Amino acid sequence: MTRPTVLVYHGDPRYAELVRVPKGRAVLRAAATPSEAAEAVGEAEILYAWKFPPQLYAKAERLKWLQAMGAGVDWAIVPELPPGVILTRAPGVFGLWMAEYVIGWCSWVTQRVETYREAQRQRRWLDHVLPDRLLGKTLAIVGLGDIGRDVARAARAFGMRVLGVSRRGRLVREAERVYPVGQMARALRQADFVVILLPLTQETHGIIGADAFAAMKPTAWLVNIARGAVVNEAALLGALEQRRIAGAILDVFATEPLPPHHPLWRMDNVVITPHISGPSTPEEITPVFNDNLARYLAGRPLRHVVDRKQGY
Ligand code: OXD
Repeated sequence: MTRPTVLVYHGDPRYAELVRVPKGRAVLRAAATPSEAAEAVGEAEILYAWKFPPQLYAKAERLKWLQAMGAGVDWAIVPELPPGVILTRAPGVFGLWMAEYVIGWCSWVTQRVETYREAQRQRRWLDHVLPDRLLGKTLAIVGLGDIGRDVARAARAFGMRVLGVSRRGRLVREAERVYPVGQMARALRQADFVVILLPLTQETHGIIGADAFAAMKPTAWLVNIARGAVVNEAALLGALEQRRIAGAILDVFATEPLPPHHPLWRMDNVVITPHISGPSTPEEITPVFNDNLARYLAGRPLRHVVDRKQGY
């Protein structure tokens, strides 16, 4: 019986080093660049990759399974990926990172970090300004997958009231109320913080637009840790410029890296972080792959299979 080839595609060699191939059951290859991948992909039955170059799928005649590294799989759902290839994702890895990011930056707002740091620079004892608190604030999470629910749990631990928005509005135990996407404005109207966690699909492209910003309170903050293109950038810039909302914490952008001339850089009510809210680490993601690899080699069904039509 021929042994399947596993191709690991990533610039960090630790991804391949941590792959556990049951003895003699598969051949492991690693590629760090598109040209190395081009040489190896013809042999690969299994691909474990981040942002695999789509043009190389034309050579991937034996490919049966793609395990995506990273939180989002929009880069993997490309027309070039042959229809029969199973795509799996890595849930359970990013939620706690992103929950800390959300709580950290919401606290940055409520603890008035900038105000006290500025006072410190001026050697001023600003004891007439008090911090606000997360307790009792409403957090609306738009996109209630495994990451959204981790964020919800963390927010509730700080006494925040959590509302959700999801495709169908199915109630989950982590949220007080969940609205279907068509009723998103009802959640946004109540929120002090709106966290975007939707996958990028044809349906979600630009879904957070002028209507969403019109529904939000002028004191509310937007936190986007999903994909830049889920938010209509022109509408966001307008809402920020006109102080229609208090501000935005942005980790993702339609164009990354955010170009140096981009107007978001100079806005004082915007925080920009460079797509780091849910970092991928080989130590956390590779066990998900190893579990699925053992299943694959044993002929058992894979876990975390993506529905390519739905986009997640
Ligand atoms: C992502 C990631 O998918 O950084 O955005 O993992």
